[in-house]
Amino acid sequence: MSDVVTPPKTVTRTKTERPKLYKVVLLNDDFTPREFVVMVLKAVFRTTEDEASRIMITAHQKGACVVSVYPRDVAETKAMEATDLGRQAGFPLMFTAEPEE
Ligand code: NFA
Repeated sequence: MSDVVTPPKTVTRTKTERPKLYKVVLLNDDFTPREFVVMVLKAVFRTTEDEASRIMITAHQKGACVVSVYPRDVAETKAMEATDLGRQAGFPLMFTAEPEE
């Protein structure tokens, strides 16, 4: 009797949600020097010089540019660190972290 195989009454499969990604956005302003923006992008977001220049120019021309996407805590920390580097140097440089659609 103990070797009779009975099918499981219920099968529970919990779907694991993929953690939502947040984009870090660079906002343009009229005061922060271009080279400073490029330096911050390289230091905080580990971009190449070329990538940093492209992101900076896009924000300069369009008003804003997505830098990269990360899990929420990483995005918020990097946006704060980058914004803080500008503030410490007396510039109104601004990065935001917002959920991806
Ligand atoms: N608009 C700034 C300037 O002309 C450069 C800048 C680009 C600042 C992107 C912030 C973000 N000096």
